[in-house]
Amino acid sequence: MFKNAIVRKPCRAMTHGLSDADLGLPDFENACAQHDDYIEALKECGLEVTILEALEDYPDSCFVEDAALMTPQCGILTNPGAPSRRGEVEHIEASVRSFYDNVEQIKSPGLVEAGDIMMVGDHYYIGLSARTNQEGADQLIAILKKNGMSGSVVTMSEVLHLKTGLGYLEDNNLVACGEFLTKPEFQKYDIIEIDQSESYSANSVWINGTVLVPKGYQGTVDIIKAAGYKIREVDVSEFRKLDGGLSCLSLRF
Ligand code: CIR
Repeated sequence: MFKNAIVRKPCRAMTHGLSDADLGLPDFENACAQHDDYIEALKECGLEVTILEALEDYPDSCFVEDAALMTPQCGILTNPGAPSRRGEVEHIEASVRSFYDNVEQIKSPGLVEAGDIMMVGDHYYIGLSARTNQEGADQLIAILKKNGMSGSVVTMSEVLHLKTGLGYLEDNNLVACGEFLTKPEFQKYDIIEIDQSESYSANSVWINGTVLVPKGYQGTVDIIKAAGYKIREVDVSEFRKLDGGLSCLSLRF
């Protein structure tokens, strides 16, 4: 069960955020309204939400998931592969430290964005993406081992982050799409296949028994509901324009 979440309000500069989505620029006011509802959804799942102020110098800073990994044993500050995002880490550090005595850090030339990390119990799958490199994964695995956990790398080539196409819903259930459907390391899980036409919703998030699903993906709602979960839809269409999904908008721990 998760108790806490950290989010950061979107900034006006979000229109300059990194994106390959080709969906147009996000509307700031609508993004703020969607972000408010996202916070509401986290609270409905029983989380205590820490809300950090917007950072205008970092257009992508509302995607807090990438700057830190909050494990049950320690906090880990990452080192984002996107140069424009690297400075976000120092701005989240105080908040991470407020929850842990033990805070570790990924250092250059190691690069990690935590959107590439999927937790399954005390094991962490680490996607080798354009943002997370082998050196970063090696450092992370060493930190995890030192703290009684484990990690392994996953090769990938189709999407931005590991969790763009994959999500663990607990109870051995995995939502997956595209290249992740056939990876040998995931065959031991019960895979809930997300149709390619709804691939954005593979980034659905389990929180304390409820699954947050992005609004507008009825096929995904139906299939996750059929697996026995309660669903809370959240409209994050403005964040999708920046390649961001539901998981990216919070740290949950
Ligand atoms: C970026 O490209 O870094 C942002 N525009 C989106 C980050 C999404 N984060 C995530 O998938 N964990």
